Amino acid sequence: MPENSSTAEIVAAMRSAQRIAVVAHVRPDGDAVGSVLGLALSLRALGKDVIALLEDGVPSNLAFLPGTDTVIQPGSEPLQVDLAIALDTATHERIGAKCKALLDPAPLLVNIDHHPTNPRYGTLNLIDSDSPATGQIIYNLLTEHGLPVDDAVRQNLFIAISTDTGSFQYPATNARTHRIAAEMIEAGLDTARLAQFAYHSYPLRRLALMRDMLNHMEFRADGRIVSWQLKQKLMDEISMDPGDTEGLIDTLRMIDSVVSCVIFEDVEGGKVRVSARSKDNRLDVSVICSKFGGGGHRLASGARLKGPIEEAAEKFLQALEDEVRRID
Ligand SMILES: [Mn+2]
Repeated sequence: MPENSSTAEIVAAMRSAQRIAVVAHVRPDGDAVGSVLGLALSLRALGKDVIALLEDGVPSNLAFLPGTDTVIQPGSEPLQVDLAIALDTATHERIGAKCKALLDPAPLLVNIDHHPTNPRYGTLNLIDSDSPATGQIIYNLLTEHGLPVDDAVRQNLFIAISTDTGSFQYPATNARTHRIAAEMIEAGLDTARLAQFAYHSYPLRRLALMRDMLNHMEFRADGRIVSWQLKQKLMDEISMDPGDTEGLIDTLRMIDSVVSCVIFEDVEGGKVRVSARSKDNRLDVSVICSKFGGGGHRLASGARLKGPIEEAAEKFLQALEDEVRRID
């Protein structure tokens, strides 16, 4: 696997480019959107022409972030850029087929991420699996190299970090994470307002999802595994927005007997999206996900399986149960 590039090299590439595209993964979460906009707004303040590009656009739960109105979804028009930057995206393909087609001609690709499974597919790579969020890597990069950081940049990077750490709770959260939050607060960031938008402004649709989840969650391995199947029928009934599910899995995670929780979700093309979490460091869910072509972090990973959802769930849960029983 190629080595990491130095942050100086990466910043030099940003400074010498004029037209820059910043992209993240399909079905973007808070870290993806916050990192893209945090970096894009900083580079714009530096005088660059920056295209913030997301295959699936911004989910409605994150629309409050400054700069989301500038995010574009890939169209058929070619994009002429000097530099493409992929953030928080564990494999090149995960930026999305349309984004990939548009950005493949770019002469330089910078790949910044915190997924340990990232194979360093960029021309320049900065993979730091000790960072709990890509937003933390971006904040360090900007502040260490004197790139512009204003309130709008802070809002985006705070949400990137806050969402990917489960509000500073997950084990990957470290002292630096809290120092960054402290620096942001000292600089005047209103974190309570952001928390209000991010965690206390859910649409009723989300509660309908939670109701279904609580009614239909299934346990196995003596209560150590809990899972839920989010089916297309329910999504249609409530007109679900993809962002409605962000963090929903934490409700399953909080059950005392549980060491692993999984949400299965119908997605396009007859596929099933799997989100898996582990609460026990001995249980590496990225290993199980990689058996099904996915990957991610030790304690939080995903994969896509062929449907129907009931069959995909059974296959995945069998494999998971084998591993859970192994750590007894
Ligand atoms: Mn992330």
